[in-house]
Amino acid sequence: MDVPARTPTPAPVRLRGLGREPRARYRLLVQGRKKRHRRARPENPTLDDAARVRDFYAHPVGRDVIDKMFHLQGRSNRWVDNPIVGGMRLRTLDRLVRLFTGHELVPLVVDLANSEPHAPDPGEGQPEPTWWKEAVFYQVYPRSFADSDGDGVGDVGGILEHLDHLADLGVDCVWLSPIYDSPNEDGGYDVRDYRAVMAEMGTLDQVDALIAACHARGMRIILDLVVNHTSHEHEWFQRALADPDGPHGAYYFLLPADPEHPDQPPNNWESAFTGPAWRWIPEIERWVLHVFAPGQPDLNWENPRVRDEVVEVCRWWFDRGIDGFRMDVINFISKPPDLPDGHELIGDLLQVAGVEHYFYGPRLHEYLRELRERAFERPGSPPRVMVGETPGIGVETGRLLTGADRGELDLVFSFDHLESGSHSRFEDYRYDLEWYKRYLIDYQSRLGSNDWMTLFFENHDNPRMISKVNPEPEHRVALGKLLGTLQLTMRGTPFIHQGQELAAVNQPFTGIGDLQDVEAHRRFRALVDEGASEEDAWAQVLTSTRDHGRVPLRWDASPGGGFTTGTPWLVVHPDPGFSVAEQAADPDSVLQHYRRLIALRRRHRALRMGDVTFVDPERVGFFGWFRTWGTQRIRVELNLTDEPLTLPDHDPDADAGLLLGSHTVVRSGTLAPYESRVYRWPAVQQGLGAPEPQR
Ligand code: TEU
Repeated sequence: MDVPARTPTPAPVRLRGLGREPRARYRLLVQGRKKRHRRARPENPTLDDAARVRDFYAHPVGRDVIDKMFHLQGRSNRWVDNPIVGGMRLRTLDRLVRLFTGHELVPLVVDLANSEPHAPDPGEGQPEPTWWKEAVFYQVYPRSFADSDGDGVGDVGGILEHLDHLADLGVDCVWLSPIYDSPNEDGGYDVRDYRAVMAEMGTLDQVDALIAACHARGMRIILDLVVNHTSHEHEWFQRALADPDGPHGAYYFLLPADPEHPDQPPNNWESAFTGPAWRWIPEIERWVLHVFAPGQPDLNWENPRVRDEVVEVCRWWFDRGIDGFRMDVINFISKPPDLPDGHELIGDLLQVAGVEHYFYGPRLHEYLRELRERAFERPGSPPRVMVGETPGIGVETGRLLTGADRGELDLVFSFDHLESGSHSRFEDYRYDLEWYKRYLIDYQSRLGSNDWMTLFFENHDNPRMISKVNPEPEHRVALGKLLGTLQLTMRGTPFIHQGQELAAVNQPFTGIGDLQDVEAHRRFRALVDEGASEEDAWAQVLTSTRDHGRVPLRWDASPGGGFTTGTPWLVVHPDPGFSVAEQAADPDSVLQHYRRLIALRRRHRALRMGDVTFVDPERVGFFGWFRTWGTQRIRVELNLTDEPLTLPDHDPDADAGLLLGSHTVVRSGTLAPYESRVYRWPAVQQGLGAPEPQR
């Protein structure tokens, strides 16, 4: 089956994603602000020590805290259903936790829960169609996409030259990781000037041309807003260093030493990249907070001037025509003014001391609402999409940040699903798709009409999902198609990370010298300093390094993949058969399968906005669901295992409705290892007891 030919000449500017929306409705969505529900927000009861565990679990923050604890321990959260556990009073639990851990933990998490007065509002009816719900997003990591000038670093010119790869794929919106001027201590996530383009990435004129080229193809484009911190080379920080007590000193967390403990930082917070989250600057005799690399000082959002600056940056880019932002660790921006110490036990569990105080801080909702009102939903201009990257945020806190009635974010990247069971990214283990199935069914079952979710398996911070599930080469193509089928037919907004469409896998890096990732280098050094052998340290770093998601894209079958005519900034290993050119020439490739999936998604509203009803969820190894929109019904079947799977109650007549399968040989009633199928299914005959769709 040939991929539907794309019109090579740019389509008239018709921003895609609203599907069959009549123009009039589109204008309403574009010109007017979304009418927010004005009904009273559901409120949470205040929890005291007489409350029971089940009361705590009924609280949105309480549920996320307990789910996270069970997830980290690899235990089922159904323990809460046990009447003894659920019926336990919090003061009893507190005594038990102190007895076994010596820690005062329960009051801290109860205070965190009580700091959230509202529960998500499930809303009524169907979710409101918006372009970002119906769109397929594609993450471009510009440094590794394509290099147009031979300096070995991907650039905006390279994206322009290969934009039709994304248009031919069927992408609706492109997300660019940072292209701003930066010293690149953290791959551009350390911004030196928000209104200038990194020299090696190109010019503002080229960015303007890229924006226009996306729109000319009916695609949208969003950039990456990194405003939890700046680079220490940013003008604001330089001014703060010059006058720490001046206006720019208050842009950051610059604290004097405690005279009684001059060598101790203000608290015990740690950096996500290992080591303390504080750096002593002798020139100004201040500690500076950096929850990431030392060159990434955190901005103090308590300061209204900081918030004004961010509004101006957003507006400046909106005036250049971008359609929104992915907002880097945006849930970290509200720090409690007293900067309390992190809890030792939580720090051990999360491997970062102090994060419990700022992953969902006291003024987060307020800051997000203000930013949306002042920049993203500015009167007189079309609303822009707000995609929050929110490490540590769970299902319920994610709903509280994105509910259509909340006026905050539109979507969040919650990362709980990227490691199955109790595993961490730093372990070499096999990701369990059955665990992900249960996670996804639970997540979908909790979404109301005010809610929506993102669907992603990879980004530039994580290893490749195929390698995590099953690195055996024989399964690579089938697994690549299965993950694409899951992501592009499930209810939610899919974000494809560059290379996924080519079944990208982890790279056989040979040593720390191969890597560019600051996190990997700092972790390797910390492990060796703590006494680990270089071999053991390398094993941990190799399995986890973010560089697996940052390897330059391969455009052709040449040894370097045609990414650059120079020396690539990150080593590119040969990967025969998995370049764009080779996959485009192979009708059964993963790339062609992604193209067909996206075309199918565009043709069937059921796959964009339809209800989801899961089929045989208890059948281990099988993952199936219906997507329904009116009389349109699509059925998806996946074999999550590396063994054939028999479907005893399969109706052979159904095979006539097969719309797209991962395998050329289709055996009725049996799915091959990691086989995926998409069927058109007969409409439900009303009254025949059709399963209730998951709301
Ligand atoms: O990532 C934040 C984040 O959650 C991950 O980077 C994670 O904290 C990190 O990998 C340590 O495990 C965002 C960006 O995506 C990342 O590339 C940046 O390094 C980071 O923020 C700082 O800007």
